[in-house]
Amino acid sequence: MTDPIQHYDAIIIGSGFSGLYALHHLRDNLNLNVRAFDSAGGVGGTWWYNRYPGARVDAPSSPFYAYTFSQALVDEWRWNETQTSQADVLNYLEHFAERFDLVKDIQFKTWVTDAQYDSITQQWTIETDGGETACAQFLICAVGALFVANMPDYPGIESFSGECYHTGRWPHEPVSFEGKRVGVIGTGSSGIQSIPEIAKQAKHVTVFQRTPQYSLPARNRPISDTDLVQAREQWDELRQSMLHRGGWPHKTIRRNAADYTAEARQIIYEQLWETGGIHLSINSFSGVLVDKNLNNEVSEFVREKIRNLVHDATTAKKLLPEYHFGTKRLILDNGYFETYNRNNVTLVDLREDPIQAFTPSSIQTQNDEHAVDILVLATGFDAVTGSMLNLNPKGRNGLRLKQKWDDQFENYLGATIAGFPNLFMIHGPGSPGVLYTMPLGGERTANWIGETIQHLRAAGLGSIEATDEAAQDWVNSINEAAAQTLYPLTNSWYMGANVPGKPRQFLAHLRGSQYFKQLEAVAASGYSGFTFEPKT
Ligand code: N01
Repeated sequence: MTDPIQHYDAIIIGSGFSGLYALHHLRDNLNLNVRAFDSAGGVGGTWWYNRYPGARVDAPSSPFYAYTFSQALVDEWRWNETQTSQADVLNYLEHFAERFDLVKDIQFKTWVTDAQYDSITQQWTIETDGGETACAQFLICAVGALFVANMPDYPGIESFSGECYHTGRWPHEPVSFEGKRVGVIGTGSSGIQSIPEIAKQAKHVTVFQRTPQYSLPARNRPISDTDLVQAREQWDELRQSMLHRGGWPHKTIRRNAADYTAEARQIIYEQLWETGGIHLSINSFSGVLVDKNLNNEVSEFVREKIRNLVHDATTAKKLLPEYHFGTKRLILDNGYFETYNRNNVTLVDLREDPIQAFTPSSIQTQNDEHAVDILVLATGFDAVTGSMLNLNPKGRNGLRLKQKWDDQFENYLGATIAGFPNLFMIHGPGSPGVLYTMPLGGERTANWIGETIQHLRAAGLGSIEATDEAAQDWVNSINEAAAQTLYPLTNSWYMGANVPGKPRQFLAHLRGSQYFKQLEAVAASGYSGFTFEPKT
């Protein structure tokens, strides 16, 4: 009789950037027997789900928002624009999966409904919504930092009878806004990227804004052949640069603001605004995210830009952000503020006119009723920790992750959790995650996981587990680093503040290049902060 349970060396949950690379690395470089599972119908993770109009990488992208390890892959892929569109990223990931023959080892349209560790066998067992059971010594959670949708719970929202889409769960069929009255709730990256595109089609767009945001011009443009050829020719050098500098090849300019007059600083801000992308944040002056006065100056510079871009002074005023520049995820836009100059776009400031209730065909705010045919929820995600909590694995002694993370997101190295042996996270809380180039971060973390697995195998060990002390120290170090900055002063998803009841804790390591050195140092030290058990 055949065993109904499938046995593997490693199970990977997720087939986005990091899950795909982990599958390739563990299977092809380390010769492990690996199976990946994904709820989506194809590869891509975030890029499979987030198909809303205008979706693009919100960081300096092509050709650096990509895998870096293979010169051949770099040589054969042609990026189209400097700020890569969702469709282009997804094409690239599909190409990667095909080129490295990954799809045959991924089970799509499959939810992993449970994961449990057995201390006796030192194995993880997973169950799927298809009724399958599989087990493996190692469980690798590449479950996505921005996956679990944050859904607003306004009274009556379930009675809304028009079309309703969350940006992170956008349908695969085209959505037509032609002749429609569209309500968009939320003005983070997803809202700010989609609103200009929706406004081009819709009869009317009403934007419901809770917090005005800093958004910088992306200055997206086609990539020239010359630029691509140059990047390919210099790839080794560029890659080394990425590895040693925060994930991007370009050196950050470290100017001291006090060495410049106020007028000279304005000229620099102006130049960086014209350059576009995140340059105003990373290349203006050292300490923008630390020094309140400097931050206030940059914040005011952007506010002045908004006043100039938006013709109607009342609307412009509502769009002026008040928090510290850069302490929420910076947004890169393509004509967002200018969209409010169209006569088919209205802004509702929820701070002065909050939503009271929904009817089947409208949104009622305190002062008005807004008729809506299509509702777009650009309300974000239970970021960084939501997907792990969704999985809610059961670790040693039957402890569920929801219990473990009840009051803080304890982790060691952003990749492991005490009480959950042989489980690894990619882009978990306490890792650089979204503050680093995510494809490269995934690559490097998966390499470290692979090295750790090889270490166990070579030494005949059955399990590796973070100690509670190491995990607490790690969380403390992340909190202490954040406390030196302005980040904790703002209610952002970096702080878990966008989800009611979520523990308030800074969720990212602030210095990516230092983080990967720390991973290397832990491995070189014989895995300090971990305990091992011999193989049973
Ligand atoms: O989500 P967000 P997002 N009533 O949390 C508002 C990445 N990303 O999907 O600020 C009314 O940033 C909320 O208001 P407030 C990127 O890292 C990447 O836009 O909490 N409003 C906010 O305005 C990004 O940061 C890419 O007061 C409500 C908005 O909804 C991250 O994903 C593209 C509300 C949510 O903004 C998340 O971006 C897009 C409520 N009940 C995004 N609840 C690419 O690289 C929430 N809001 C492709």
